[in-house]
Amino acid sequence: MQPPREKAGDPSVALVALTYNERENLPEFVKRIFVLRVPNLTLYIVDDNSPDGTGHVADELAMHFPIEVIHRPQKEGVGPAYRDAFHRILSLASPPDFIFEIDADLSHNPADIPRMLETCKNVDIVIGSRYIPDGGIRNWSRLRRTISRFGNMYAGFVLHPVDVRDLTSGFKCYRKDALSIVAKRATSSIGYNFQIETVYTAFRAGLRIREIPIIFSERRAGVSKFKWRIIVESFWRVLLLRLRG
Ligand SMILES: Nc1nc2c(ncn2[C@@H]2O[C@H](COP(=O)(O)OP(=O)(O)OP(=O)(O)O)[C@@H](O)[C@H]2O)c(=O)[nH]1
Ligand SMILES: [Mg+2]
Repeated sequence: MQPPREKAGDPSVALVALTYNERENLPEFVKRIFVLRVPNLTLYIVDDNSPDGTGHVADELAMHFPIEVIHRPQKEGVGPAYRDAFHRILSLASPPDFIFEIDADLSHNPADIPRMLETCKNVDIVIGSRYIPDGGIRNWSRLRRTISRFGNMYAGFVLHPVDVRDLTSGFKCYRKDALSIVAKRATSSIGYNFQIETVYTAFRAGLRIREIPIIFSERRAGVSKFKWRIIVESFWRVLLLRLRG
């Protein structure tokens, strides 16, 4: 695996995007990232052997753009895939200065990356937030909105005094040292709960967290991996997080 490109003066940036059956979204996603011309940026695509061949699409794109593809043998959920990628990236001889989490289904707008990066130069973690003024959600069903809202309120209540409105956001930027702390301690979650666990871990470690508004849009292509089972898992895992302190 290659380290991020380096050009004197600019920080190095890694974007980590997990993929599972995203072949329809990936080319557009990649195009919208590299059109931004963020200096020293490498995209790490983490594919869990998608049956639709997303891994091959990623390999082809990697011939034309600064992309590293991490092929994993099987689908294990968001938590294990991110932990694996973070471990590999932080083990590089020269790890990137800033590391992003971003969904590859175009729900997160790559155009928000420069703003998040600038903000992260003054804090440890930036969260792209749907639930602060100017943030929002486009085209989600009322049911999905309600689940997300309720999940955030529940987690915020259980994990008080964590003062973050969007605890389940998967669009984040970490300073390298902050990710190193979070990656060592946030080790238990599989699904959506991974996002809550990382924020809570950062808060407990005293890291500086800032939310900035983003607009989240429902995917237009591909199939959602949303499962009720993951919601149920989140319920008790949030309680466990609190009890473990
Ligand atoms: N490598 C890997 N990627 C995954 C896995 N589960 C989801 N993803 C990817 O992670 C990103 C975020 O996934 P989610 O938003 O949780 O799932 P989703 O299918 O988009 O479902 P929604 O909640 O409806 O947005 C997407 O790019 C998915 O393709 C997994 O087990 N392994
Ligand atoms: Mg999604």
